[in-house]
Amino acid sequence: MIVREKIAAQLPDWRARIRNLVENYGDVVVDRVTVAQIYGGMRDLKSLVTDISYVDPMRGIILRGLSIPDLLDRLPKPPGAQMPYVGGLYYLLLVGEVPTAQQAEAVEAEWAQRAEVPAHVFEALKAMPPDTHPMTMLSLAVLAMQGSSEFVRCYRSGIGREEYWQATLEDALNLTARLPVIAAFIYRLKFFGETTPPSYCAQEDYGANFARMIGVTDPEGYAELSRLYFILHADHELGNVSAHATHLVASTLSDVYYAFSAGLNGLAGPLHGLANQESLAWLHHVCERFGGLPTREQLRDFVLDTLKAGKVIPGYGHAVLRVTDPRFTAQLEFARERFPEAPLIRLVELVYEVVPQVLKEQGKAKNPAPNVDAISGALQYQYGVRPCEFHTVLFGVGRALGVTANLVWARALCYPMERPKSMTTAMIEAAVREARSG
Ligand code: CMX
Repeated sequence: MIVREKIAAQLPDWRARIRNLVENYGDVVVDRVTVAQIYGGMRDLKSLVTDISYVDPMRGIILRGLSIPDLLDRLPKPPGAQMPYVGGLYYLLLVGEVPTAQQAEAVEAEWAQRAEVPAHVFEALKAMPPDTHPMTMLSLAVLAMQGSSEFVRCYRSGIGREEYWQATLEDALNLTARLPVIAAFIYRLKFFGETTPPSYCAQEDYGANFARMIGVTDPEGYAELSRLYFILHADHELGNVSAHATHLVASTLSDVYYAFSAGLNGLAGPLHGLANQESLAWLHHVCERFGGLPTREQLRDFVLDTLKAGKVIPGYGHAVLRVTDPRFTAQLEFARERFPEAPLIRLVELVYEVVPQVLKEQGKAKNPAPNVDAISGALQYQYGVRPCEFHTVLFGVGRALGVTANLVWARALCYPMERPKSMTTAMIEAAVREARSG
C-alpha cells in the first residue's frame, strides 16, 4: 500500500533526527513553565511534538506546511468538484507530501475496501435509549469495534516495537473508512428511526458517499460541503483536547479504537467540539427572540445578556488563535457563494460584525474572533442536516483523520507513554518564595 511504503521510506531519517536530539541535546531548555500556566490549563506550554500540523496564532492551522487556502487550492479534486478529495488530505497528513490525483484516489480506494462495519456495532447503537446523545453513540460505536484491532492482534503475536506503526496504520485506515457509515447510520436512526445500515459505494469518494448515505435533498452540493467540512476539521496540532486525549490514551499502547473513543469524549464538551451544537442553538435563540433577523442593537443586547448570564458566546474565542479562524473564513466563503440570501447565513455574518466588538469591550477573551464552530452548524442546516445535536459527530468524523495520522507517527517514532509530574500547592508556593528571594 502506497502510504505504508512512503512512511517506511521516511522513517530512518526521522528516527535518526530524534535520536540525535534526545541523546546529544536532551538537557537543552526550550521553554519554561509559569505558575499561571500550571493553574491555567497549560496554555502555550510547549511540551508536545507533532510534524503534521501547527497552529500559528496569527495565520491559523498549517497542515504539513500548507495554510487552509493553499490546501484547498493544491489538493487534487474529484472530476468536476470544487472541493478536494478527503483521501488526498489524509495522504498529505500521513505522508507529508501533496498527493497526485492518483495517490489521493488510492486512499479513497483503500477506504472503499475497508468500509464494512461489523454488524454488532449497528445492533449496539439500536439498543441504546432513543434519547442518547449522538456523540455518546459515536464514541460507543468506535469502542465497540475495538475487538477488531489489528494492532492488538499483532501485539499479541509478538511483533517488534519498531513495527507497531504498521498495524496502527491498518487500524487507522479501517476506522476512518467506517466512520462515515457509522455517522450516517446514527443520523438516520436517531432522527428518522431507520434501522437499515447504509452502504459505502466504491465508485464515489468519501464526501459523495457521506452525502448519499446521510440522505439530503442536494447530495451533490452536500458532497462538496462534506469534503470541505472533513478537511477543515481534521487536525489542529496536538494540544487540543480531542487530539491530546487520543494521543495520551494511545501512549499506553492502547489501540486506535480505545484512544479515539477517548478523544471523542473530549470533543463532546461544550468548550471544544460541542460548541458547534451550542452555536447553532444560540443562533436559533436569537431568531426566536426577535422573530427573525435582529437589528445590530438588538443583537448587541442579546450578546450582553448571554454574557451577563455567565455564559460564553459559542463559536467565539480560542486558546491559541489570535485572529479569525481561517476554517471559519473558508466556510463563510462557501456559504456566501451558495446561500447569499439565507437568513441564517446573514445572521452568522451579523454576529461576526457584532460579537468581536462586544468581547473586545468586555476585555476578557484573549481572542474575540470566531472559530470553526461559529458557522459550521448553520451550513449543515442549509443543506437540511438540521438537528444541532448531530453536528459534533461530523466534527468527530473529520477529527479522526488528524488524530489517527498522529497516532501512526507517534508509534512509528516510538514516542513513550505520557506521564507529566504534578506538584502540590505548597510546593508551588515554596517555588515562588525561592524565586522571589533569589
Ligand atoms: N464568550 C465569553 N467569554 C469568553 C469567550 C467567549 N466566546 N472566550 C473566552 N472568554 C472568556 C473565558 O471564559 C475566560 O473567562 P474567565 O477568565 O472568567 O474564566 C476569559 O475570556 C479568558 O479566556 P481566554 O484565555 O481568551 O480563552 P481560553 O483559552 O481560556 O478558552 C475557549 C478558549 C475556546 C474555551 C473560549 O474562548 C470559549 O469558551 N469559547 C466559546 C466556546 C467555543 O467556541 N469553543 C470552541 C473552540 C474551538 C474548538 O475547540 O472547537
